[in-house]
Amino acid sequence: MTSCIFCKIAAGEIPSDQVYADQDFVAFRDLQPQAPVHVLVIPRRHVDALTEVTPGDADLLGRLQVTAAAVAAQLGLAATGYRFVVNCGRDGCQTVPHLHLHLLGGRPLGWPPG
Ligand code: DGP
Repeated sequence: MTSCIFCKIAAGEIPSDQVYADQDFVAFRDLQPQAPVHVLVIPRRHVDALTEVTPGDADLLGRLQVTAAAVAAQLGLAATGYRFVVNCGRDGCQTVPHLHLHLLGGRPLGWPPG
């Protein structure tokens, strides 16, 4: 999608602090980090949000989490743990309409979330 900021980041048209990339996924540091490690993992293919996924996206969603777990390990979080967050829609506080997984770690994380 030409107007999507995360599509532009994935395409390299907008700079980012990239920590991982392959043919289907890109991971880069969040501009407004909420933890010592705060990385966004996105599919290159534009999907607005979890509300839009279909059973045909199951492989993409599974590989998104497998990729994010590998990125967490790459960044040294496997021993101490981490959290994945996928915000969806207004009540979920989604601000960028391109599906993305937040990888948060590097400190103890509170529960329940706000
Ligand atoms: P969400 O609220 O779940 O839609 O999270 C969107 C996140 O994206 C938010 O934590 C800030 C981050 N973000 C927004 N624009 C940019 C950008 O241009 N570059 C980077 N690295 N992060 C961005």
